[in-house]
Amino acid sequence: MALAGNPNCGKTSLFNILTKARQHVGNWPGVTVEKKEGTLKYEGNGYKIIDLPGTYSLGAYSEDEIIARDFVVNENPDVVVNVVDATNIERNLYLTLQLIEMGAKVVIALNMMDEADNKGISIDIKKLSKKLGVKVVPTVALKQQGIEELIKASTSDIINISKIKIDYGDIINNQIEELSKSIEMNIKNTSSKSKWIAIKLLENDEHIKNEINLEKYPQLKQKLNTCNKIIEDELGFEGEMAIVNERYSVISDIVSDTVIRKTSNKESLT
Ligand code: GDP
Ligand code: K
Ligand code: MG
Repeated sequence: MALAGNPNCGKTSLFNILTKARQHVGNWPGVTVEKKEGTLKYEGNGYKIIDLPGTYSLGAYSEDEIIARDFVVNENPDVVVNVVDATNIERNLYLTLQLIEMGAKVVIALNMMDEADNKGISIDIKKLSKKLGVKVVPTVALKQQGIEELIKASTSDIINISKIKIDYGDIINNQIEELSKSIEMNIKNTSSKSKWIAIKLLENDEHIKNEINLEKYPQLKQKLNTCNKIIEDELGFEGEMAIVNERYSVISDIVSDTVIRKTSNKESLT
């Protein structure tokens, strides 16, 4: 089990509640980023929990992001508990979409529900869960609320991989498709990850280029250039920009369908 989320969403609070004192703090190999591991005991079973570094995204822009995504991609945890700050859902879902896109088994802990209430933010949990294709459990880590439900959802034998597809629009969708095929043809054992790798390549992600050894596959490299050129010619900007924009547009649709912000008396008086 891995805990993932933006900085300040309540990840460490939840980690402490779930693991009690059963924790070990070290470093991730090769870097000075703190690695926290612990054990959740539930109904006679022990579950190893890793507290991943808090990040807003899973790009290749910081050590934290690379650690978090490499862990999810390479270790393939039974479940990724994605802690989402309910008061800042729009920003937090950017990470959620990427976890889903990686094919991770995600359960969302929608934390800070007390703060959301105070701010007049009401969230249709069922609808949010349906739109994202994953379980959403409301929690208040500060008051230890929702913990039992979260543990039940996260230790369940059936945690579905979300089936939602992010629609990047025809032009980008086609290039993702083309590039995935080329990845599968060129690199062995990539069929389950080819789409994600394709998206990362179109995002111009240096880390994935090194990871897959792109320089060793001139055909694939050529294909990537062609795909990038088509996107730029058709859309007028680079793949990376187009992909980020589409993610935000999907999030904005989800939020407008599931979140209602009431203006409280307090706010309207100030
Ligand atoms: P992390 O950065 O994601 O590890 O977040 P922390 O667990 O360190 O929490 C950040 C701050 O939010 C701390 O001051 C926590 O006490 C507080 N916090 C965590 N969960 C909740 C919650 O559900 N409600 C409220 N009001 N505060 C919370
Ligand atoms: K805070
Ligand atoms: Mg923390």
